[in-house]
Amino acid sequence: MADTHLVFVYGTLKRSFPNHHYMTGARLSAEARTVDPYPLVVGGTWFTPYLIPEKGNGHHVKGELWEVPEAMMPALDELESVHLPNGYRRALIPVLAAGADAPVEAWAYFRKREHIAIIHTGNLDDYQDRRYTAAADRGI
Ligand code: PCA
Repeated sequence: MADTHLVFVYGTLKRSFPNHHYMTGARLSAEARTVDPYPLVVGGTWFTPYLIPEKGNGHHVKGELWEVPEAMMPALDELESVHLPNGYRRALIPVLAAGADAPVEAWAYFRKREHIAIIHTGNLDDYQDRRYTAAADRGI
């Protein structure tokens, strides 16, 4: 549909993770993997998942492909601090849906390594870490 965006979510926006409620109103299309390897790590004070824009390093990251109405995109960008100098950046990358034979282009949120204060993990292929603290629970 013209007024939806494909978004590849790999972290706390996935089903059963703390920010998933931001996906209310979006439609799950498929489970998917990135066509190219990228580092996926957990980092920072709040154990946040970060996809790092270093193509070729890391794994073919697993996540979920969602059809997101255009009107929801500003709220996702706000959650991911796209407006901040050290926030995430949204980029279109090829992803392969499970069972599909051709990749599609989907938005994913990346964070530059230089903007990640501390990295707690190696390169992951599937975010399942449960240590993330949502903004509302940070007590600050
Ligand atoms: N939320 C976005 C980027 C990282 C995060 O926790 C996602 O789930 O894809």
